[in-house]
Amino acid sequence: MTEFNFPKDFLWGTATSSYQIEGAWQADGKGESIWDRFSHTKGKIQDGTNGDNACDHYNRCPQDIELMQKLGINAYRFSLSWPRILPQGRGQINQAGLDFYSRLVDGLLAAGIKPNLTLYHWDLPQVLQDQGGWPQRDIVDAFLEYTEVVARALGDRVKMWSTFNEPFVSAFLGYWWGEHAPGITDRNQAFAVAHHHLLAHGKAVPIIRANSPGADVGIVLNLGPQMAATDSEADRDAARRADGLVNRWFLDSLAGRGYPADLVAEGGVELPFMQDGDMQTIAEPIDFLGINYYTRRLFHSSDNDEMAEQKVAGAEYTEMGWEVYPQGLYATLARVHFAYDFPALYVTENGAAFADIVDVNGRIHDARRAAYLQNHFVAAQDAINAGVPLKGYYVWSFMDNFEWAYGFSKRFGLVYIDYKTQKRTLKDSALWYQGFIIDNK
Ligand code: IFM
Repeated sequence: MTEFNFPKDFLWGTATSSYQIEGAWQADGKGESIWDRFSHTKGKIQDGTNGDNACDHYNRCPQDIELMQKLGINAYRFSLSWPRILPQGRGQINQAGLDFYSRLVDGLLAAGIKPNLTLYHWDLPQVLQDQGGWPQRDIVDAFLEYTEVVARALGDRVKMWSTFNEPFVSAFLGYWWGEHAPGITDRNQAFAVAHHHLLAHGKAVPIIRANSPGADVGIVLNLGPQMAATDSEADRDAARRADGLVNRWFLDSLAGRGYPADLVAEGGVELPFMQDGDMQTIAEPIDFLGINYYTRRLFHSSDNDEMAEQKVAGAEYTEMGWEVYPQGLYATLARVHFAYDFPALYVTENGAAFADIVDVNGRIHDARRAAYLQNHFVAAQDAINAGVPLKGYYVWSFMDNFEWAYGFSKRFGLVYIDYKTQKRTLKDSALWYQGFIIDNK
């Protein structure tokens, strides 16, 4: 039985992202993002909603910080809306947008909560998409301009920075499978996007360092075991390819090993966007790697779909259809550390969508979420015991929010949001996390 013994300086946090919580989509000079455009397009969001108001965090930020303080977290991971700061993507700065984030940072620091800022969690200014977007190499310069504006304004107070959140999801769901904004279905564009995300990351790191002395700078990847459903060669091959795409494409390149040779050789991946020196730029040393872990995936090959996913009889699944598999967190942390050796690791997202039970007194019962977290904390502790330099853990999510193509139908929050009234209520899992943090400080 694992006993909890997390380091005293461990960061216990929660995470959110701008488009998913802020609302205020046109307030105070904000420009349109690709998620505004996508969610306003009929048929793109399963429940027909959009993030126009979301959790109205833009207007309720002080109240939300008070709730975080009540929860007892000592770190908060959030992202910035690029078009709130640069409505045209480049050029004219919208001071009101920058001021909002400056107040957020000041409020967090006053509450004793360490700000952990992500520059890009998918809400690209629409105007940049109209000019070609991430498939075009010149967008990297626009991202660097945005980085410089933010780092200059907040670099004195924010000391933990991530460039990108989940480049895999942004590139492949947004530009290959078309399920996310901007809804493009073009494999070659998707690989160009992934490359330009990584290139922009590598070039942004020194800009952040120059403007934020002493800061820790990294990037956040969604990682997890991609496993074969059986021992057959075909299944193992399908799992290897999935692992190459989800995990190794990003880990290998960030670690200076280039893109996985097996995928490049056999997958027909065209790389016309690569230029001399790009891979060195992408491998710019980082201070930490953020890992978003939710589940594993199991593959069996079939004639119709060589990467078909398999469900496990008797296993627990979340509302997202994701298997609850805490061992996968241990396996991922151990693999990333022992095979890649980044200086520090954080779990930058982990959590679950479950259907909450609201009782007559307005209390929210979500025992499965608390159990999910507890079991994943055990996996994190096991990883630390095995020598993994894990420095913090951010629960996804601080509050229920707009779950992308699923709209508001999936609730990941520790805090329940009544979207009609915007009332916030700590769920049972939040109270459990509060107690856990007290016991493990
Ligand atoms: O809501 C998302 C988040 O934006 C990125 N990581 C996964 C979460 C749950 O799907």
